[in-house]
Amino acid sequence: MESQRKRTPSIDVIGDSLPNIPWEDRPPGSEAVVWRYSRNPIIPRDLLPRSNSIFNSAAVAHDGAFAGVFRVDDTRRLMNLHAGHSRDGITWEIEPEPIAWQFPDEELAGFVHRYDPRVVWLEDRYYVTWCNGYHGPTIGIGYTLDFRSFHFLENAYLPYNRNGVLFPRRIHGKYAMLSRPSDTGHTPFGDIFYSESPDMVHWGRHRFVMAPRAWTWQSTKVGAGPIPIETTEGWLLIYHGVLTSCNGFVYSMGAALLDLDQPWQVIYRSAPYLLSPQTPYENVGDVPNVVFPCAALVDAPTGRVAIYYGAADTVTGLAFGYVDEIVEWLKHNSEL
Ligand code: BMA
Repeated sequence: MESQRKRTPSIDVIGDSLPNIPWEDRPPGSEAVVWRYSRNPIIPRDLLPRSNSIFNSAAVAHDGAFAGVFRVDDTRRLMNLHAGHSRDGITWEIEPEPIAWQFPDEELAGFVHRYDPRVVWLEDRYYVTWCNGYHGPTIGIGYTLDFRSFHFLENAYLPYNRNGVLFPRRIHGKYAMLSRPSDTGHTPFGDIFYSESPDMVHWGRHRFVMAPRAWTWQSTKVGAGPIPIETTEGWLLIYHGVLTSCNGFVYSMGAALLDLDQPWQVIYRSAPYLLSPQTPYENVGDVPNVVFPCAALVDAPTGRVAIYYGAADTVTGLAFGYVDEIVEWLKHNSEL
């Protein structure tokens, strides 16, 4: 731990210090830019009495410890969101019952599905975004102060949309979000767009960010992952990219650096993936060959980052890296 505190990143991360970030050093002899936690998966599929799978979930620092919103598919295979708490960010207690949202308008209260949450501390509260079933998938937005009571605000867009990811601060006075227009099914396409809002309800001024790239790990679709991480050189975006193989979709994670003032401008984008499904718990499960990042904790002074990702649509894993190393790697492995 002592060596971590003394580490000076080559690129500054703009953010809070999180000395108790879950962490494990890079394995001896490894040159991986992002490496897996040796005790993955951290959340088994059957942590709850009626859970079929717990994956694609979001953790944040809260009250000196950690809290989160978890995607739980139950044994009826309904997809819903549950709150959870952890002292160390690794061992989680997840509420057995789904989040009971308080709705501003009963019209929004119908349940079809809720999944793939992201959570961000923004100004004075934790905002939650997720894929919300409302005549097809779209982006639901809500907030909580304490991870006990949750308030639904609105759907951000008309259906169909997935992977809504807020920036952690306003940009030019506006809330900002990345998302991916989709279809009602498994969507064999998908570009990332940027949108802004004065009030978290009305979203517009949409800008194109990036598209899939033919013949690569990100050839079918791309989607934003964790909340973008602010650095002095740009926003570090960890995202997922999908390739269509003979055996179906393969989900990997990569990274891009976005302009601080105009985040739809991509400065660097990784040609290789950062992490692809290669371990048994990523290769085998309800949907094989999926790593799907939804959250990242960051300790700004040391640049350490802990990435939470869903594995094979079944369990939750953790991976680690240094923000400045990922950005340096991007500079040397970028294709725009
Ligand atoms: C996407 C979403 C994710 C899932 C992925 C792989 O379309 O549904 O929740 O992890 O497919 O099945």
